[in-house]
Amino acid sequence: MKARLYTIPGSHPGMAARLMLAHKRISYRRKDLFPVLSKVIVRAAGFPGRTVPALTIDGEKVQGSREIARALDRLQPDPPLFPSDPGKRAAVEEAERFGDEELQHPIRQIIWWAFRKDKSPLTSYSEGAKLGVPIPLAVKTAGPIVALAAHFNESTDENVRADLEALGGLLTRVDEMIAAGTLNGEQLTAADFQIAPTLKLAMTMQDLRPLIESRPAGDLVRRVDPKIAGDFPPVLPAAWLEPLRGEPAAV
Ligand SMILES: N[C@@H](CCC(=O)N[C@@H](CS)C(=O)NCC(=O)O)C(=O)O
Repeated sequence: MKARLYTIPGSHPGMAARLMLAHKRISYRRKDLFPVLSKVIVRAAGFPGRTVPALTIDGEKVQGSREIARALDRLQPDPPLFPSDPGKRAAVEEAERFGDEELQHPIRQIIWWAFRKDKSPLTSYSEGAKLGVPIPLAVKTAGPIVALAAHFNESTDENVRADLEALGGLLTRVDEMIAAGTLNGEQLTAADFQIAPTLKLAMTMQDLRPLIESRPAGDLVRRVDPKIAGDFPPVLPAAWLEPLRGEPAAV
C-alpha cells in the first residue's frame, strides 16, 4: 500500500493519523508542513479542505483524522480501529467525535496563545520534524506564522480563558469514558488514538501537565505514547488556571 501523510510537527490530529497508520502497520512517507503554509500546500496537493492530517493512500485522498480512521479500516480491516459490537462501536464513535469536535480545538487555541507570548519553546516542539530547512532557522523566522496561526485559531485572551474554565469538565469526561471502558480498554481504538495526542499536547505545557498526568487520562497517554515533543514552561496567568485547581484527580 502506497501512502503519504501530510501533517504539521506537533499536530495532535496529525499524530492521531500517525498512530492509526502504525496500528495498521502501514508504512508511509511523511510530509511535515509549516503551520499556516500547510493550508495552501494541502489544497495544492489536491485535497478538498485546508487542514492536516491529509493522507494519500492507494491513489485515494482522505482528509481529516476521523475520515482517515474509516478509510484505514476499509482498506485494511485488520487490526480494526473500531469494535465489531454495534453498541461498543457507537460508544467509541461518540468518544472519537468528542475528541475531535470538543477536545481538539481548545488545546490548539491555548498552545497558539502561548506561542504568541513566548516563541522560545518552539525548538523543543520541532524535535524530529522534517521541514526541509534547519530547525534553528525555522524557529528564528516563525514570528509571522505564529501570529497568523494564533489569529486563524482565534487564540484570544477571552477564548483561552473560557477554554481553561471548560477544561476540567472535558478531562472529567475523558476519565468517565475510561471508567466505562470506552477509552483505554482491552484493545486500543480510533477514539484512544484521537484523544491521547490531544492530552499529550496539553501535557507539554508545564501549566497543564500536573492536572492531567495523575488522573486516568494520564494513564491513557502513557499507554498510547504519542510522540509529540515539546516543553512549555509556565506561561498561563495564574488567575486563568484557578478554575482548574481543586479538579478531582480521578473519578
Ligand atoms: N478536526 C480536524 C481538523 C484538524 C485541524 O484543524 N488541523 C490543524 C492542525 S492541528 C490544521 O490543519 N490547521 C490549519 C487550518 O486550520 O487551516 C481533524 O481532526 O482532522
